[in-house]
Amino acid sequence: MYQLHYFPSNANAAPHMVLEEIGHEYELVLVDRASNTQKSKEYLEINPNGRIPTLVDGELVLFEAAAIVLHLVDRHPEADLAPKVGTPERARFYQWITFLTNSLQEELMIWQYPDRLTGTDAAATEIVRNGAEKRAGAYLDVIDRHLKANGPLFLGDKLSAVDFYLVMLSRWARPMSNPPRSRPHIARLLDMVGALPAVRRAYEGEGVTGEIC
Ligand SMILES: N[C@@H](CCC(=O)N[C@@H](CS)C(=O)NCC(=O)O)C(=O)O
Repeated sequence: MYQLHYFPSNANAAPHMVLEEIGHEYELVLVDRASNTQKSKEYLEINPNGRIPTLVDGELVLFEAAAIVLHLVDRHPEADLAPKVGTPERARFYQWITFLTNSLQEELMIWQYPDRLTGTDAAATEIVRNGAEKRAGAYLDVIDRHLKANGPLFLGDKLSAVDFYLVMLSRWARPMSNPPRSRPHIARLLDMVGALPAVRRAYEGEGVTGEIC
């Protein structure tokens, strides 16, 4: 049985949606950020970065949300959450999930926590926050243009794990002055994917209520 170490609506959300969609048995283990449990000696043993999530799959202990998603997708080909390995469609899938985790997710982290870079310098913090929001916005524009031309989902009509990943990031980005949902083609994807039972169950399982993204 899988074990997903989580905190509500953290980077575990996309792996959690994938687990729900797959339908395999799993256990949720709360990492209580309120008491900084992600930095505890025990947790650092399974995730040396002290970040959430971590997946335990038997002997395999895995960190990084995108890696967890890719691993789950590979372990459960029957769930059909990614195109066949070696195809151009699979390459596109890699492109988008890497773009989401490497570019958009990282920019959103800087936007949410600019002081991790700037310390107590309030003016610098503001500059970094605004810069990160602008860059994240430009990435969202790229996604919106892609969905307009090739949507409604990342891979056209075919649901894939990358759609779940955008739902997770879009939820985090809701407080942006120009949030993901303000772009029509992203909004359409969020409506479609946010309504899926697997997505609703994942957030409910984390105790997240109300509008998802
Ligand atoms: N790139 C990592 C980022 C994970 C991450 O930053 N998680 C946040 C929650 S969304 C976290 O654990 N923050 C706690 C901390 O930094 O102490 C991933 O995708 O798994």
